[in-house]
Amino acid sequence: MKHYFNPMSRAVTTDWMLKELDAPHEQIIIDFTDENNLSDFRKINPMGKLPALVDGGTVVTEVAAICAYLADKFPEKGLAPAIGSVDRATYYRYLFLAGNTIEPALTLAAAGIQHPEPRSAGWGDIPRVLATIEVMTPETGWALGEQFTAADVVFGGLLDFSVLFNQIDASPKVAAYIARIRQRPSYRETHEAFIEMAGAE
Ligand SMILES: N[C@@H](CCC(=O)N[C@@H](CS)C(=O)NCC(=O)O)C(=O)O
Repeated sequence: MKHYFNPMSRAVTTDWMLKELDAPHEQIIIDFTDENNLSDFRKINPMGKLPALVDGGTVVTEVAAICAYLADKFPEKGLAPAIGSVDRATYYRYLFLAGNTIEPALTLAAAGIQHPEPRSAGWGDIPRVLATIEVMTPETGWALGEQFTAADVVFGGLLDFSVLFNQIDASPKVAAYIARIRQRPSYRETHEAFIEMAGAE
């Protein structure tokens, strides 16, 4: 597998997932400042966005899709609940909520933009998103209880970035969950620059 990566991008999240799985892969650095590099990369991902994973001849993009795919590719590592189980439904909910709802709402809010009609915008508005984050953040352990899964990499990873980039103020429950995330050895190995940003923890 080839993992297209830059250390100051969302590809850090998929790098963390690869590390959790100890998945063999080739790391290919994309330099956002090099137009030749970017034009070659756009042949892989026309969005020109990282991360991207290429497995055989298949391109996978989107953080959540890559993490979900990798969890299923290495089932022996236990980072996804069984297909057809109710836990799998919860797992999908976390995976889709992150990119479809939380990210657009927080990104627009950070730019000072508010959709005029939250009922038709799929991501609603900030009060609803914050209420949902609060309810869905686990009090102890992980999104699915005792089993750490790709849902924590995607949802927990997004909350971690959202706090680091001052997009949300973490409630005590969210802060405690992020603190658990930051203690994972694979997180620490892949987030050095971000750990520094957050201060020594
Ligand atoms: N929806 C995408 C977002 C990816 C994304 O926005 N990546 C940024 C880096 S964090 C990027 O590659 N930006 C470069 C560009 O848009 O030119 C995902 O979940 O993977």
